[in-house]
Amino acid sequence: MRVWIVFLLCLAGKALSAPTEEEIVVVDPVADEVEVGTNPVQVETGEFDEAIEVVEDVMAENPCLNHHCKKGKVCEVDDSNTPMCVCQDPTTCPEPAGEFEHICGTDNKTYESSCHFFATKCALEGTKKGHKLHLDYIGPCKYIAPCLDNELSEFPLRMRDWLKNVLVTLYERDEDHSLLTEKQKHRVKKIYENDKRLQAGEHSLDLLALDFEKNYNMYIFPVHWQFGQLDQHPIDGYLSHTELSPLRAPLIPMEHCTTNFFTQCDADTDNYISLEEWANCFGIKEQDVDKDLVI
Ligand SMILES: *[C@@H]1O[C@H](CO)[C@@H](O)[C@H](O)[C@H]1NC(C)=O
Ligand SMILES: [Ca+2]
Ligand SMILES: [Ca+2]
Repeated sequence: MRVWIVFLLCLAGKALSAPTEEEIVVVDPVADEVEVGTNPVQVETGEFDEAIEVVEDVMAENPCLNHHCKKGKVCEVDDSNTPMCVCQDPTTCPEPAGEFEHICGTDNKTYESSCHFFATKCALEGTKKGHKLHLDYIGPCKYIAPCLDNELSEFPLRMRDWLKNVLVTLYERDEDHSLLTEKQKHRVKKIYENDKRLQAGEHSLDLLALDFEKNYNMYIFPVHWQFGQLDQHPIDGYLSHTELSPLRAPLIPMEHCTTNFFTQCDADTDNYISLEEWANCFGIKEQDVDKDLVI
């Protein structure tokens, strides 16, 4: 199972600044998509030996136990005891623990939780409305100030610097080699050990721009790496709206140019961001775009 890394920026904190201890959350997306969870039978049975037998019994009886459904769907058995995924009734979703669980949809409607959102989206499956509905950002819908052109051009400067710092932080913390592969570590090591590296912290836009010019090579891998982290469902060299979501959703409430940035990133407006489009958005030159860096 591939480990997914989502950088949830501290909600109270500043977006796209140096990551600190609390801001990096490692999330397993598969667990997020399907409830593999604890078997309730095992939890309720006191005796361990007995539990194993009971689990087997129930598995034989309930074909849903090993049947995974995507977000917004739950498993039900039909008359012939065949498991199938059906849309979840939003009223069966757990009550959200607070406003922070709320979700703003691209319809600018607030949903109580992501469960409520995906259940609603499922019910609209096959309709134009359902096709267009995506999770926009985390938190209740709010007024988002329009992004001005000059602000839009600042966005990649900060984002690039942030990506580089995230990678360096992962490198520093990766004691048990679970966050980065050997190949990735090798590349980040070069950035980490470079004396010319701009240290994490608050930097003026002028300095960020200058650093990008002078230390351009240090930014090539971080931009590719983030693309690879997002291009997962499926791994095809294109980012769909859903694939971009883990990056966009926590960012939008704090960085009001996020949506504009990703919209203009899709230069050919096919609703997917290709590696070439992505690299171009971050100022990586065409000749430096390299599919092999993504893996
Ligand atoms: C979205 O909803 C929020 C809160 O209801 C509102 O303040 C905001 O203006 C809406 N945005 C748009 C683009 O309609
Ligand atoms: Ca993809
Ligand atoms: Ca495109």
